[in-house]
Amino acid sequence: MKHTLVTALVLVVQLSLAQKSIPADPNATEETVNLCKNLMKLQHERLMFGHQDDLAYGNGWVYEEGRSDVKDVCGDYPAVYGWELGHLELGDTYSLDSVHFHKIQGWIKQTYARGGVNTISWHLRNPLTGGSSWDTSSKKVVRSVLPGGEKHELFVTYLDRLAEFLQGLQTEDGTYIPVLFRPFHEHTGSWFWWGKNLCTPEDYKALWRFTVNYLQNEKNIHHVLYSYSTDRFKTTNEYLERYPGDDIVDVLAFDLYDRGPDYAKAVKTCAEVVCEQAGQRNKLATMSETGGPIATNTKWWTETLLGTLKPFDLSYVLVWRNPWKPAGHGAFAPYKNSPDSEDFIRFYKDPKTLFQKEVTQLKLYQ
Ligand code: BMA
Repeated sequence: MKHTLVTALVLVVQLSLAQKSIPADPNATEETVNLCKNLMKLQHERLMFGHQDDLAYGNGWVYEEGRSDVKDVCGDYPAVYGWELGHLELGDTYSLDSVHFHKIQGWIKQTYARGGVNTISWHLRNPLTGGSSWDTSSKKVVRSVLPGGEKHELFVTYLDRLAEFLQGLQTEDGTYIPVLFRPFHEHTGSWFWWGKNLCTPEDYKALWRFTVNYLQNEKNIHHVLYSYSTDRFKTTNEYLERYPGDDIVDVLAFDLYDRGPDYAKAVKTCAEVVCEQAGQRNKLATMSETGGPIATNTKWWTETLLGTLKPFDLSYVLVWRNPWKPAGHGAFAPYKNSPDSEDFIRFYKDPKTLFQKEVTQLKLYQ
């Protein structure tokens, strides 16, 4: 009896601790708390659709006000908009994908005004070698940016520029616009300088902790939900090996591209782990990047993607960008008259998926 009571007490304490952690930042702004709580509920009902750089450019066009490849096909914008900040850290005016940062700020504001969700990725340069994110020539990069490291001060200037960008995300009345930030992603692979074979789990976690603490405590930024986003993985241990902690993470995520027949199975494995962990830890769960062979598999949206994701309580799935100039990959979202358009419209009409018009009604920030 006594034992049962103690167990019950422990459970209550655990539950109340978990409740407190929505979002992880105890000083999160009201709109950020609301967004997090609303998304937590929504993820059990609907799957939001997201697209990288949706408003910036698309197949055969760039910077056309109000245009979106997704809207060209289904008449509605995505619910989630991904933005990329690579090269912001250098003080450049436009990103590694040639998108101007002041324009990105404008689209984030527009998206917020109509109740959509913004998420930010960051392919930041290699601070030790001066190379790109993909420069994996040194295993000392993460170590070098941590406190005491030879590139620590340089890394802090990167964070200062990031902070300035984030602080600029305000409405006219000074309300900070909440964003989901997804730093140091796909670290279960080894193609970025922060990847698995390039640093120890401890150093990776320290990189996260320093970044989040710096933005929150030194820069007073409290309108960010942090997203931990691996690449594909096979087990819970692998997923969590470099997890920096419930106290600084709000979203459990994974990236996984369709590169062959094992896709559905791999997605299922990852979604199971991510949803289970999100449930236990009171976090959001997302598929933060994907893309498939939509030019050839014209049922990819309904049969492959939705067919696989439907049973899971994921908040959103985001497909990567439709490059407007050669990028080594094609479009990941449909565009006017693309061969997958009809199937995408079926995907759009499916009761599980959620796009901008419906999301506006949900008032996620209130
Ligand atoms: C990659 C590709 C690159 C791009 C990078 C950052 O997956 O799309 O062309 O520079 O993302 O957006």
